[in-house]
Amino acid sequence: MNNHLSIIGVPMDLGQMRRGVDMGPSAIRYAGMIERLEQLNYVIEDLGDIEIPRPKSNKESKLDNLRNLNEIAEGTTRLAEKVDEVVEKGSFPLVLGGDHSIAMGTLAGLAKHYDNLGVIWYDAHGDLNTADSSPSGNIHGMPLAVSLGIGHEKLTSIHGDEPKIKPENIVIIGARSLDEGERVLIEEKGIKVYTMHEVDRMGMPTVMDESIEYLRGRTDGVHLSLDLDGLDPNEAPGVGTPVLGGLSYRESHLAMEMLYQSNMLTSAEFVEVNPILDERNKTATVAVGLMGSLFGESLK
Ligand code: 4U7
Ligand code: MN
Ligand code: MN
Ligand code: MN
Repeated sequence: MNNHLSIIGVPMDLGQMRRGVDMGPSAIRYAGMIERLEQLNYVIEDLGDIEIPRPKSNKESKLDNLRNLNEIAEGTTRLAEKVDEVVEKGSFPLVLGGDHSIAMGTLAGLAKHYDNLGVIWYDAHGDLNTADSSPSGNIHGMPLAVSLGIGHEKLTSIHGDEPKIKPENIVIIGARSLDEGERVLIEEKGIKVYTMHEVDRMGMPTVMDESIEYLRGRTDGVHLSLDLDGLDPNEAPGVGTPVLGGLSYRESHLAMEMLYQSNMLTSAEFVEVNPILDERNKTATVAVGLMGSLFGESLK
C-alpha cells in the first residue's frame, strides 16, 4: 500500500436532515486517527477541512426533490479538486465525512486518474436514488447513482461531465434497506450486491474473497466508501439512518483486514459519523479502529 496518506475532512450535513454529521471529521480526529495511523509508519498529512457553503432557507432549498442541490454541488466540487490533487501528487486520499453525498466529490476527483475505478460500497443502503425515486429528497441517498451518471445534471457534471464509475465495477456490501427504484437500477445495470442475506449465508470471508477477486480482474484502482450505518446500530449508534440487523464489528474488521491483504486499495472514505447521535464517541472510535485494520494494524 501507498505509505503516504492525505487526510481530507468534509464537514457536510446538507445531504440529509439530522444536524451533527458535519462534526464527523472532528469526532474521528478526536478518536485518535492520526496517532493510530502514525504507529503503522505512514507519512501523514492532514489537509484540514473543505469549506462547505451554508444552506439556504428550507423552502427554496428543496427544489426538484433535491434538498440543498446548489450548495452540495459547490462543496463536493471543492472536494473533487482536492482529491484530484492528492492522487496527482501520488498520495492516498483518506476522506472523512460528513454525510454520504460527499462521495460524489471523492469519486469525481478519483475518476480523473482511473479508467476503471472499482468501488466497494459498504452500507445498509444502496444510495442509488434519483430525484424521481427518492422517498426523502435527501442527496446522501443518491451519490452512487450520480457517480454512474444518473441524476440531476448539476450533480452528474461535478468535476467533469462523464460518468465517474461503471456499474460492473461496483460491489455493494451490507445492504438491507433498498428502495424500489434502487432495486430496479441494480437489476437493470447488473450491479453486484451482497445483501445481509448473502453475508449471513456465505460468511464475510467468502464475500470478501469474491469481491476482491471480482474487482481485481476488471479495475485499475479500488475505492472503499464506508458508511458507518453498514455496521449494526448496536455497534455504531452515531448515524442518521440506522437500520437493524447490520454487519458486526468483527465482520467489519475482517473485511478491512482482507482489503489490506489484497493490496489493491487506492483510496478510502468513512462517512455518516454523527457525534450528536452517538454514545461517548463510540462510532468515531469504531471508524478509527476499522482504519487501523484497513491500514495493516493487526497483521504487524
Ligand atoms: B446513506 C433512503 F429512503 N434510501 O433515499 C433515502 F431509506 O448515505 C435512505 O446510505 C438513504 O446513509 C440513506 O432517503 C443514505 C431512505
Ligand atoms: Mn450511504
Ligand atoms: Mn447508509
Ligand atoms: Mn445514513
